[in-house]
Amino acid sequence: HRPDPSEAPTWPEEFAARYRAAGWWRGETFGEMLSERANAHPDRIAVVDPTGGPDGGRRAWSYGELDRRADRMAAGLAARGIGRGDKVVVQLPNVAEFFEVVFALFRLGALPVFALPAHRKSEIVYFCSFTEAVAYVIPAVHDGFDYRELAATARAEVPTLKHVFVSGGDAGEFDSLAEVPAEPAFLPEPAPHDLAFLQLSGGSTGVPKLIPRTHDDYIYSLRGSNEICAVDEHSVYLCVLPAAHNFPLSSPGSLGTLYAGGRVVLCPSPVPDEAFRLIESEGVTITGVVPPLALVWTEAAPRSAYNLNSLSVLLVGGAKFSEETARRVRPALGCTLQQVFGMAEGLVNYTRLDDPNETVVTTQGRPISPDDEIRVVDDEDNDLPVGEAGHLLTRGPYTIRGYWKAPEHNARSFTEDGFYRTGDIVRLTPTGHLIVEGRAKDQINRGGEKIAAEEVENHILAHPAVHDANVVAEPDPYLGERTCAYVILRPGADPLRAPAVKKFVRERGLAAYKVPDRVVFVDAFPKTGVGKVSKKDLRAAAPAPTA
Ligand code: J2J
Repeated sequence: HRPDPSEAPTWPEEFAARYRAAGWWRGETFGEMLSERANAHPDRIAVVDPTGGPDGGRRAWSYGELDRRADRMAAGLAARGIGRGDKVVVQLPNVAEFFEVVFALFRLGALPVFALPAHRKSEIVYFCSFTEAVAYVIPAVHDGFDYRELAATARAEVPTLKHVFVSGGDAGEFDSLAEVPAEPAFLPEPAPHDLAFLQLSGGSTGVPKLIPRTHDDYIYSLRGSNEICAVDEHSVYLCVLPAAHNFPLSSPGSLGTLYAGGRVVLCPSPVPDEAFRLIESEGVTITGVVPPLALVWTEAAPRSAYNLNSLSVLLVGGAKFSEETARRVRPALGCTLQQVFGMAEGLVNYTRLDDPNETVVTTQGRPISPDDEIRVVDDEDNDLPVGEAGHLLTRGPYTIRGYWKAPEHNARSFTEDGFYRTGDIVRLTPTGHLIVEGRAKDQINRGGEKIAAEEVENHILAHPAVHDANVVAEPDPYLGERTCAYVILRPGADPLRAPAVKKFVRERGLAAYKVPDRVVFVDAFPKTGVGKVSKKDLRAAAPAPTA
């Protein structure tokens, strides 16, 4: 399943050759990587899940066991007709089965489509239908939500969806994941340049874009991340954020840790008590969180009874981390802070472990690779002098050249010569570190969770009483940003109140984090000189943050 250029633009051959010659792309695949680790140290623990064992207790899978499980799961899925190039929407919480399923799919050359546990009907039906997914993997119930109901809707609406596999709990009308495994059969491995999975973009458009990543490019980003974050076979990574998100998956994340032969510990909940308990009991050495969590942890740690001595690195990224909180990380948690500014499209920047403290607390790091090309440009794509803030464009050995099946969008999101327009406004320091100054894309970054304004606007516009809607970010003392929807009602329509708008959007099946935090009714929107709605002025209309 070589990336089909009509589905996803890939690196031109001269770039691919350069990245191979430089040693970035080494011809590895995820399936082989796991087999190699399992052969080298079969008994070493790969994945710890504090739940799901007998009596709901702790499970620890060795590399040998994970490898065998992935093999048997791959054989079982193959027996049900799932194979190379098939898309499988995977929506699992932080449970060990996530790795069993994902490595089975990697081995088959079938592509996981990574959904988040928070996604609901609107997102899931779209992912399933857009990718023509043949299968969908869910928990039975998680966080009080019954995913089987969601699956029933998805199956009724998406004709290609033949299988639903349920992990843990009663599978109901669907297949139990635990019953899928079969005797391992010979399965041809995909090639290193093949697509490994489709990752979700934060997005700024009406529907989320899908990001095609190859084995070669993603594994390079893992290897590079491991070196920068000093992840090795002794590392114990705590997966706190949803496992499928690009940050905890790859920066260096669970896959980086497995690449290094280390141990991944799954954290069912990010609240300090739960996470700190696991840090102490599992000897966690490294983890990654978003800024609001870093804030909560920093406040809770000095009062906590748990011993956090094993923790040596805390990665913070996904949204801008305030300098003030950044300065408090080491005193409070006793570990090194690494800021990480990454994106599922590719480019990942880290502050280095030996960077001066001032650099660590005031910048968002520098790129993984010497072959990451960075441009900071003005609105007309002219390069700006170092130190001036502008649009970040990037190209490199693990940054995609285009979204999956989105040619029109790609023409806008990439330059002719293949630079990705990140939509971020950054400034470069003389040492080559990046400082994120803002954003040009029409997106809300709600504590690391990305919300495309247009997607939410479309849902609000579907309400019969709504004439027009604009969704913008407003400051929030905890989340950094929250969403505010400005709504103009239809003349003569029954008056609508804010809770009704939120309820309407939620009932249309949009993930809860995308439901507007605040709804404000207005008579008109501020306009720019050329008569377009000025989101800048709408943002400025927001009330000052209240603590
Ligand atoms: C400001 N904005 C940031 C930061 C991401 C590692 C870490 C994060 C992500 C991620 C990721 C930021 N300061 N430190 O994939 O591997 C905003 C930018 C960026 C967008 C990407 C990883 N770190 N951002 O957050 O695909 O706007 O990836 O373009 O979810 O998050 O979002 P996403």
